[in-house]
Order: sequence, then structure tokens, then C-alpha cells
Amino acid sequence: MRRRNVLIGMGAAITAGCSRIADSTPGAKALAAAEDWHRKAQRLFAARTALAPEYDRSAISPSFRGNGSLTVDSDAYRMALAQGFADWRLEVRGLVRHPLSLSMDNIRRLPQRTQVTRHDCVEGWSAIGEWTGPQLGTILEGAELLPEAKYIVFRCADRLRGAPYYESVDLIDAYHPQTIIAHRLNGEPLPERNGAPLRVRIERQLGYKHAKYLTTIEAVASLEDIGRGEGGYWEDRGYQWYAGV
Ligand SMILES: Nc1nc2c(c(=O)[nH]1)N[C@H]1C(S)=C(S)[C@@H](COP(=O)(O)O)O[C@H]1N2
Ligand SMILES: [Mo]
Repeated sequence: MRRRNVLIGMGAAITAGCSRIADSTPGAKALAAAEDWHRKAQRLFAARTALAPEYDRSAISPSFRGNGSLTVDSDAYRMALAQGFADWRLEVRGLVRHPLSLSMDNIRRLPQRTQVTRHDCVEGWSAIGEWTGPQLGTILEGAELLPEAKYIVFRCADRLRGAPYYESVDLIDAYHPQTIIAHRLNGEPLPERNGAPLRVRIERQLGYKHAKYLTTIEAVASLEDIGRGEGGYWEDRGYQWYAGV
């Protein structure tokens, strides 16, 4: 939402600037260039904010398989799982005015979104599931991003082949209406293999962006100093950072 207003504001500023210079010849050229830029920006923005298809509940796959890490290999996680994640905390930190430490109860009490969507993994399988949780945008509004924040990093509890799993998105995807912090799958608390107790859903992108076993949401200005600097576990190993479907 915030990002949207920023973009609309930029468009408005250009329009106002151009009407002042529209009658001089170089001005007319600048106007045409600005209009062209504006049209392209709008088209790009419309493409990035479009909704992923949502399905009827009857389309839900009988079983939503697990992929990558299927659990977190630590005593702390096993204990948390046994206790129904009563003490699990989601930290929101980095370039925010109000760092947050949210309990599962806090998360369940926020306004919720439920969406039936198709998950596409690069390994060549898909599954349709119904996900429920608060929009990431709601959480970020509570934390209040600082102006320097450009990316949102998701840190996870698991390690895959020895390295911590993590992911990141820009602010357009962070505020996309279908970007949610899911705690339910098909009406039940998130199963262990699918990332209990919390996982990200980023419905316009491929499966590896949907970080499971989420522990921390961090607002940053640059991805350079995280992992190997490419913005995600699989990105550090050659996959695309923007993985549109
Ligand atoms: N923390 C964490 N998140 C992860 C992974 C992982 O190994 N660890 N694997 C990713 C990949 S490649 C896919 S396809 C999906 C699989 O989600 P699922 O286990 O619910 O099917 O999770 C993604 N998120
Ligand atoms: Mo995947």
C-alpha cells in the first residue's frame, strides 16, 4: 500500500513537472519521455501487483507434500513442537521504528487472509493448498519501516546441508495482498513438514521463495552481507532472486 502511494506520488510529480515545460520544444520532448517512462512504470507495477490465481476449495490437493527441509533438527524445535509452539516468537527487526516479538497468539489475532493457491516447485511438481495467516503488510505497518528499508529478509530455524535457509523480497512483494505469514494449511495448524509453525506464502513466485520455519523478519537496505549476498539460500547457489510464476 505504502509502496503504491509512493509510486502514484512519483507519477503525479512527473505530470505536474511536465505541464510547466510542455510548451517549449525541449520541454515537449521531456514530456513525451516522462509519459513513456510513466506508462512503462505503470505497466510494470500492474504486472507486479496482479493477483496469483485463487482456486475453489474443491481443487485442494489431497496431500501437500513436503520438500527441502522436512523438520528442524534441534532439541529446541522438537520441544517447541511438542508444546504446540506456545513459546514460539516471530521477531521483526532491522530497519524498523518498532521492533516486534510476536507470539503465535499475537499472529492469530491479527486480521487474517485465507487463499487457495497453487505452489510450483522448480523440481517440477505443484500442489494446491489453502493457506491462512496475516498479510505481511499488516505486520510491517505495525513495525513501521524506516525510509532506508528496501528488502525484507526471512530467516528460518532450519539448516539445509549445513547452511541456514533464508529468503528475501522487495517491498512490492512484501506488501502484495497475497503475501501472508501462514500458520494454517487446509484449515489445520501448519504441519511439521510444511514449515510449522509459520511459513511465508509469496504467491507470484516459485516454491523456494516460500520460507518455512520462519523465525525472523528483517528489514534491510542491502542483501550484500547476508549469506553469500544473492538474497536467498537457493539464490546463493545459482537460482534467480526474482522467481516469477
Ligand atoms: N526453511 C525452508 N524453507 C523452504 C525450503 C527449505 O528447505 N527450508 N524449501 C523450499 C522449497 S524448494 C519448496 S518447493 C517449498 C516446499 O514447501 P513444502 O515443504 O510445504 O512443500 O519450501 C521452500 N521453503
Ligand atoms: Mo522447490
